[in-house]
Amino acid sequence: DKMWGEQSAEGGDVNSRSLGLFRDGNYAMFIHWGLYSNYAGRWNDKTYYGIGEWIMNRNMAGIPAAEYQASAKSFNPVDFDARAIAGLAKDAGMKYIVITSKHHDGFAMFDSEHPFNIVDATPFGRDPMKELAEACREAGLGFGFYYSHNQDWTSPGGSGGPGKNPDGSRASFDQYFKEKCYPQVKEICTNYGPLAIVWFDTPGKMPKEHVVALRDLVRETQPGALLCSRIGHGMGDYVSHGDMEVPPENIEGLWETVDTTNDSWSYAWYDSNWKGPSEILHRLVSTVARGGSYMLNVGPDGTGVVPAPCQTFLRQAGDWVRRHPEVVYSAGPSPWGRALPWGDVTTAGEDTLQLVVFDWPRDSKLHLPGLQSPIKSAVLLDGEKEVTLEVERNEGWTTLLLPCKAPDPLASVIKVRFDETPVVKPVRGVH
Ligand code: H57
Repeated sequence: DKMWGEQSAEGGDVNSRSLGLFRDGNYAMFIHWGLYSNYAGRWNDKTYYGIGEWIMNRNMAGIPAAEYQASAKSFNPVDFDARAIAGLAKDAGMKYIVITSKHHDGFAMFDSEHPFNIVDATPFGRDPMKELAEACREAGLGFGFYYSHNQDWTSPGGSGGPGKNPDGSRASFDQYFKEKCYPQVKEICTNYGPLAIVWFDTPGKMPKEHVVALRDLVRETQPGALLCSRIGHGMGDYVSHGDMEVPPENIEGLWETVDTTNDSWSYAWYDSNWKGPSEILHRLVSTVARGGSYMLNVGPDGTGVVPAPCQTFLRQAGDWVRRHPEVVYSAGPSPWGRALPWGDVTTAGEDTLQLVVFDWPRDSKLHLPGLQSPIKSAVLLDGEKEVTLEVERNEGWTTLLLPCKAPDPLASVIKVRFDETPVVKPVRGVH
């Protein structure tokens, strides 16, 4: 294993606890929650389909900034329960939480000097980020913030913003950066205890000097925090790939995939396209098998509650992860470098492959194309029972003979052990 300083784009004083959380945890909760959650995809009796947190944007409802700002008066998420959300993340098998402290709409979900925030502009009057930071500490979860540094649609000068000050004068990005962005990042980095991750998004044309200033501010105030690459200009400690993209081939280095439990990041009333536990596990296992870390989003509604079906499916997936922790946590990537037709593979140590079978072969033959190394043992886990499988070998192919029915309706696990690190020569055109 490489040392942290070698893997990091920038090296520096990065806390090993956060690195371990990221590298070995492999599974996290992302939360999109803000004033837009109270709109739930609807404005003036009209539904806008798309990503809920973009409702204000001119490509969706096009809500005027002044009206959007005034609507904070009707945001009162009285059912928000930080411990319940931390408990859900624990039940789901997740290791840390990253939540939107401010999204592109410019509304701060934390207590801020800037008046457009949840404590000062709503009847709610509480700081839910304080409560969640505390609940995560209690639950032993890592905690981090998302902050939209470039786009700010309600601030003069922010990208996508009004572009004019209230007095009609032209507003510059520098002004937004100096008056709002930089001070707020300082607030989230100093008022909520140690952060595991600081997650910036959509850098766009951010001037480099501002990106450097933000990076330095985070390094100074949160030496233990990992910076996501979406800060821009090639900076950051790990790479965040495209939204909802599980890459098709293995990728080296430290990286994550961020994904949704339905279609929208933030709560939208119509969005019931939930991923079931099997799809959640498949995307989680495949991301880990590609060498990455999986951060899966939930969108609490305008009352502060995560929709019930989403909770149910996360917990069902979590029960599976608890039965097979080593398949996910600290697991290594698949020697095949890509998914196989029946599922995916992670490694435990040097000599064990963990086959995760999502699509049980109807002819009871599980093919391991291109596997060169002789198998010591292949064991199918069936609850408490371990079933040793017969192995067939013919030129370039290894085939495991399975019982006709999958023991686990979600995904069955087969542990394959070797005397040495198994070698796979991918068979072109077969998988
Ligand atoms: O926070 C989530 C995710 C993690 N990144 C953000 C998203 O809000 C940015 C997603 N950007 C996608 C995108 C590209 C073009 C516009 C949105 C509806 C109508 C117009 C827009 C959306 Fe499109």
